[in-house]
Amino acid sequence: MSKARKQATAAEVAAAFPLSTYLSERSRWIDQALRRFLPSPGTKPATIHRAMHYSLFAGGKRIRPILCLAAAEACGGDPRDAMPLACAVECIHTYSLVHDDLPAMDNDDFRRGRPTCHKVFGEGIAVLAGDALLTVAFEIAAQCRGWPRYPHQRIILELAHAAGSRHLIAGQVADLESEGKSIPIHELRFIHQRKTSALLCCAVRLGGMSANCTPAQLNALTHFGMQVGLAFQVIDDILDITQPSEKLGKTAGKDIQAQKATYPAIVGLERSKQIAEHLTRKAFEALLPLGTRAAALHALADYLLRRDR
Ligand code: GRG
Repeated sequence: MSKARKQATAAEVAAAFPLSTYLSERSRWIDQALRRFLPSPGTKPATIHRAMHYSLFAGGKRIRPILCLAAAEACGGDPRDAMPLACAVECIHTYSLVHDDLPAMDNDDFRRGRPTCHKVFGEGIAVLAGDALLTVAFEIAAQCRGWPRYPHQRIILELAHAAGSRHLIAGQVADLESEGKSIPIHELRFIHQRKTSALLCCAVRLGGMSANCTPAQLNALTHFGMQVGLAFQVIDDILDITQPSEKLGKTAGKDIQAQKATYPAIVGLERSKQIAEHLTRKAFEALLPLGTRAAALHALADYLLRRDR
């Protein structure tokens, strides 16, 4: 089948995809699993467990864990096998938001539509809640089944790599250091690749690994995850200036206020939209080797491009 025909078939399947049911059902499964994996809010010392639950169950979109489950299905796997890995990624993501909101970092008062963790529990507990979410992520991931091509060691390395000082934290460092400076577009891409793409791509790759995917499937998922991750951050930059705080659930306009380098600030709003569309088209192309089983991933990438929060 030609590349154009294959792409049309995948797009047709994705267009008929019941995305809103898929999103609400997967979010519910993820919430149930997170509650099973985490110590209950009453576990002593209750303050730290209440703070972890407060941030984790504050109404996040659950994009990363849903992508993880969809990647498992795209490789013929069972989403239940991917669940510990999906939950681990969501815990790491939430930790990064809790720490990012601290006065020493972005100093934000609102996140996920409610006061930030440090506003409710104080800075000390917020630092510890972030630390505990990062730690519990590895505890949860270690409970996965392990697969012939991807034993536990490989899974833990994958997570540690994405969350570490060469990826997620590297992006945050470069982001902090670029504040108030004019930086070239390739430097901004470096920040986005690390701050956003790395963990999102890791979620997708871990989903594939939970299906014991082939190296070719992992390669396709990696390309998909990187393009979608970059598109996600470009859209995030756009939404920061086009949507009100109530819609975003966090303070809008913070990027301009903090003099952050963003795609709209460097190339303008229209060009930024074109870049996000181009990255999403590349993400669709990356899915071609996975065939129609990747319909959910295709529909998710399309949704992420069009999202308004
Ligand atoms: C180690 C002290 C220390 C801090 C780490 C790494 C880090 C702090 C922060 C990076 C976090 C960050 C703001 C990344 C940008 C990615 C992004 C757009 C996050 C928002 O993701 P959504 O929209 O959020 O999926 P929800 O709330 O829906 O889950």
